[in-house]
Amino acid sequence: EHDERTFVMVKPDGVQRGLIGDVVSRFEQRGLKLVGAKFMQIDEDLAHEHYGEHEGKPFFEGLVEFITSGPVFAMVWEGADATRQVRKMMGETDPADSAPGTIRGDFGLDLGHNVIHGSDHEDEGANEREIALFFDEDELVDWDLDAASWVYE
Ligand code: YYY
Ligand code: MG
Repeated sequence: EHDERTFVMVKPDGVQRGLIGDVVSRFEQRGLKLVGAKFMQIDEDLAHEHYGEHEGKPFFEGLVEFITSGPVFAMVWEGADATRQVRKMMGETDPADSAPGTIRGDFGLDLGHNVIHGSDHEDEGANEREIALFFDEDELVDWDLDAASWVYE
């Protein structure tokens, strides 16, 4: 029951601002296990597919432009209740509404540049869909995190 996987990425603003390490560090410290990561450029097609649920909304074109504007750091993290726990660590969609201590609350001020993406835990299966969209099965590493025996009772 500790094997739920979720998709997370540091967006172009977070990459440019040198926040990859801080973001990775938070998930490591929480006790989650990294099972995949890549530094990559999102193209127009992938952007449209990834943010398909927002197609037609007023912010959609700007969102696609932003997410394709520079490299991102895409990751898969695994652990108990991983999707929901990552979302809690991210804060609200708008950094201005996000509590200090959350990633968006500590590192962002503006809705359009909110540093991080994480799969929506209220959208059933979004985590698995996004993982499959960004990673091939052989890019995910099967390994034992020794610290898991101390993270979990
Ligand atoms: O999942 P999350 O990133 O927290 O928010 P979504 O509602 O899925 O929106 C995706 C993305 O779009 C958000 O991170 C910022 C941007 N956005 C926006 O620019 N303006 C809005 N009114 C809503 C979302
Ligand atoms: Mg979302």
